Amino acid sequence: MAAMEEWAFPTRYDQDYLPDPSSPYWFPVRETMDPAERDAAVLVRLREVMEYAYSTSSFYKNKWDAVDLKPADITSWEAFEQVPVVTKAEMRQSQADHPPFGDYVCCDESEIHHIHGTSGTTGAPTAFALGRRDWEVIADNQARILWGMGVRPGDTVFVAALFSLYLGSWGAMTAAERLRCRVLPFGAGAQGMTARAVTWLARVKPAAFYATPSYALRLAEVAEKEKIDPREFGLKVMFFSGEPGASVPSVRKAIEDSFGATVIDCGTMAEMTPFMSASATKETPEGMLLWQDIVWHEVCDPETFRTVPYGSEGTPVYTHLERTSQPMIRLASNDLTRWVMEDNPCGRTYPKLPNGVYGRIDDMIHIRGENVYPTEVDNYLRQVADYGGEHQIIVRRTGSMDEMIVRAETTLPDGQREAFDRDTGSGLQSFLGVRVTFESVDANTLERAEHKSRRVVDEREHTKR
Ligand code: 8LQ
Repeated sequence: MAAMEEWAFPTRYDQDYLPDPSSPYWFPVRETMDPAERDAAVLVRLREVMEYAYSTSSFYKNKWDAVDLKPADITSWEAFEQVPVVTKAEMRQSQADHPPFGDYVCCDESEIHHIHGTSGTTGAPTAFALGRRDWEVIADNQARILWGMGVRPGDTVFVAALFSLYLGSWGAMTAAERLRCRVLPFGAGAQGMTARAVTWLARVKPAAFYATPSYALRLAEVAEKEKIDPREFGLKVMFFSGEPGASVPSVRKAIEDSFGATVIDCGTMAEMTPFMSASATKETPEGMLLWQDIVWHEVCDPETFRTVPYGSEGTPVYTHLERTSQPMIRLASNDLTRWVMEDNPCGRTYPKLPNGVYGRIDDMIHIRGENVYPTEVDNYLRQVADYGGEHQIIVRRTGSMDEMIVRAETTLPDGQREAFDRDTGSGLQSFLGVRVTFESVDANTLERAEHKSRRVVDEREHTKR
């Protein structure tokens, strides 16, 4: 076996390296090697990362001592799957007890180079501390993934996401810089900014674009209002993270049709930055590949946190292989996905999430014994003629019955909606397999997301969090 390129911990990548321009791979060996050999190398690395975390953080030491686990015990996958998962609640507690970063910072605090945080507006924020060296390694990893998407040195990359606490935009920017691209850190979220984005895109004609999927759809609507066809932007690749969408078939198609670009889904969690470690590639554009030599991805039973077999559904659990600042070791995501192992057209030998990450366990709507993913409603509505582009899902208890109301925009004028209401309501009902009360509202009346969309309003007491 040829040696895995720059495979060492702590990791330090050659900052001047660029692949041969004709190569589809950044690291041909690591990306196309026999997965069993890669997994064997990863298992050794996991032990090293755990030794490091155990000796540098009281968080991991206490957590593992409590179950009598030593990093040296991790000599098999069975042993690794018994490592207790880290939850977001534990991290919040750790940061409350040891402000501001918690006792899972493993590097010297003088190493900290960037501070980011959860972008939620409610609840206690979580701070992310990213080391200087980690930032370089993150840039390298994500440049490698951008290369796999078909982005090349000299391409202009337009970053249309919030430049604030959110790591998505910064991660895309630093990756593009490392790849020797031209970055346009446009941002998002300020008054009138979407219309200005249209002007800039039309003028600069970037090769690549990064945002959340809902924001791309919003941008297409605004362009239309300005009488500009988004295809004129000439985008080659659009990559998305932050929420489901790029792997939801009708959402993906709407973006592809509007912009005429390849749509790429990527993204795990901000804590897991390099968050692009789950990402599609140019030649394997659907779903997401799990770049197992960057972050170790498991899909697990949500109760036992043992991995489920390929072909099955479960919740992603993530482990850093290269971070030294706040390494996450078996971070529970609470998301839902399905994984498979098959031959990928791009030749990479990674497992794949063929439908992306399609929901969060706590966002799944449990109604009268059925489970409904909000993304299914999106997927259905997006292919309905005269749909106005936005919707809301309201779940409420009327008497002893749960009721699901879907309120969707239509471009049809009031008075001509009878058939639309009837057909969309019954279509949605048979698609979801649950009773739905359907209501149409005027186009452009529901709020558009500048960041991640929030479409579910659950008014039931027992599900309030
Ligand atoms: N989430 C993130 N990416 C997703 C995707 N591609 N498909 C489905 N759900 C996705 C900085 C990156 O954008 C990652 C990110 O958004 O981190 P956050 O803000 O910590 O949010 C993480 C959550 O966003 C995940 O747990 C998924 O539910 C969703």
